Amino acid sequence: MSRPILYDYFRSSAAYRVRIALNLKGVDYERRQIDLREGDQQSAEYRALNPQGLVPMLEIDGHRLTQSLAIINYLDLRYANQPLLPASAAERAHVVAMAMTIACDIHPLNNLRVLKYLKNELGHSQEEVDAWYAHWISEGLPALEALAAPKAGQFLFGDGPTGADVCLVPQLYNARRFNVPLDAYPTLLRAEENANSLEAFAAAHPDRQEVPA
Ligand SMILES: N[C@@H](CCC(=O)N[C@@H](CS)C(=O)NCC(=O)O)C(=O)O
Repeated sequence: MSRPILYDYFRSSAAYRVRIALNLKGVDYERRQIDLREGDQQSAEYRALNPQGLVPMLEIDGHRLTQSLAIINYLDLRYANQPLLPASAAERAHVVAMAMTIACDIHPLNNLRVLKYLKNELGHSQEEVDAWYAHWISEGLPALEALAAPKAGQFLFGDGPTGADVCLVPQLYNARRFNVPLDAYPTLLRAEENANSLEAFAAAHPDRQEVPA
């Protein structure tokens, strides 16, 4: 069986999620860089593989998978070690809800193509675009903190990493890049610190990826 291939960009938080999940599962994979700054995601060649023109995409077991949450779910079903979701229906729904709070309700509003559209098509200044970015993070994270706190331990749910932490760490990385204050989120910060102490998370960090020249 050939090694899985991750179509990746070092600063893509959706791709960062998949790097973490691959590492947690111990899957050896190959990276193909899609340079978002250069617009590689829009190339006819890449769009022929992924019509959405987004990263990540994972080629694995003869499949071409897109959408980070779908990819993570595939990996969780495919590799039984290090489960990323709890077994009980209610706990699973809770963890998926935390992951989706980030992946569906914060991240898409701050995606590169959205920011570019605000600036280039709608004529907003960089200052306004930055304010937009910070606004959606500052709106989403308090809800996530409140959702997580009652059932959190060392991680967002209990004392082991789940799919919610896999989404959290890249989102907080993004928030810091845009200088969004995070002090009001002790549960999130604790989970992030514990996650980053694990090599699977640390090795997926953008600073540890080979960067396009
Ligand atoms: N819902 C998708 C989002 C993927 C996504 O938005 N990827 C971003 C990078 S984080 C991207 O490729 N952006 C390219 C662009 O905006 O042109 C997922 O979770 O995989």
